[in-house]
Amino acid sequence: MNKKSLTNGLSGLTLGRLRFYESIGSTNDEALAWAAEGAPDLSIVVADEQTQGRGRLNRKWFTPKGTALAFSLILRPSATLRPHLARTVGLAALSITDSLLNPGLTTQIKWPNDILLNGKKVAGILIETVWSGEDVDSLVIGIGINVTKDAVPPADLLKFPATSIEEEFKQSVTREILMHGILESFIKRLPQIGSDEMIQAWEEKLAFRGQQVQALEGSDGILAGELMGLASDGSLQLRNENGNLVIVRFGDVSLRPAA
Ligand code: BT5
Repeated sequence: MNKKSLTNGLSGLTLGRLRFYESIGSTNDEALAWAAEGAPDLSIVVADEQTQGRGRLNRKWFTPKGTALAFSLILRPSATLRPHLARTVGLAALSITDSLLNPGLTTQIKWPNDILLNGKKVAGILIETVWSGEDVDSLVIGIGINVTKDAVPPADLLKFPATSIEEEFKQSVTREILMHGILESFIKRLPQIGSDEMIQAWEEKLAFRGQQVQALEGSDGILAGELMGLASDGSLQLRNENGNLVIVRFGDVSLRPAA
């Protein structure tokens, strides 16, 4: 992967500008700085390797050279998008599951920000915000996807099992084509972000739907219940043992099937 192959691979899409790095700390850091300097809408930072790739709460995200897709998309929200910004993570997740459709394989969204392929984590999303006073100036949507098996960290470093696209697809995957598919789907879905259909599509892809789960909220403890679906802002709805609906809000939540 290089700037030329990416430019060719992404041709035909209406994007902003593109920055490609053979190696970088974190594409999100670069995109946050670029957004603050006024990067055009839908500009993208891509790297072949990240040395300081981040998950939520500064957890480490592994991106060894030549094995993965790691990019950050800068979104400058329009007035129509602004009321629905909380749904952006769902839109990004759906764009990834759209592009991983393959007969016989299951793609699911482990709310809020993980993509599962055959029940194992294949991708993660990290959305960060550039503020202008109290307003959102732009969002940086960081996406990391394991393409080859060498992208997958050793099991002892993981809390949840992980896999790569090539291991599950049993065929090689061209990163530029994959990225084109994700961005095409994102751009196509963006105008429908406020619709009921978007929430339905998101709900249909949720892992553990109808099952008992635990939502671990940082140090705040555990919420447990049956995973029912999503509220209109994309929060998760559980039904607890008393039959009451409990809302799990975005934040540092890790979802697990109940033991
Ligand atoms: C995420 O965080 O899953 C969000 C990952 C976002 C990465 C992208 S890459 C482009 C952009 N630039 C960045 O610096 N970041 C974004 P979280 O839900 O907090 O999960 C982090 C956890 O996933 C870690 O603590 C590990 O347990 C696990 N993990 C790390 N690397 C992994 C990998 N390559 N595949 C599967 N799991 C991984």
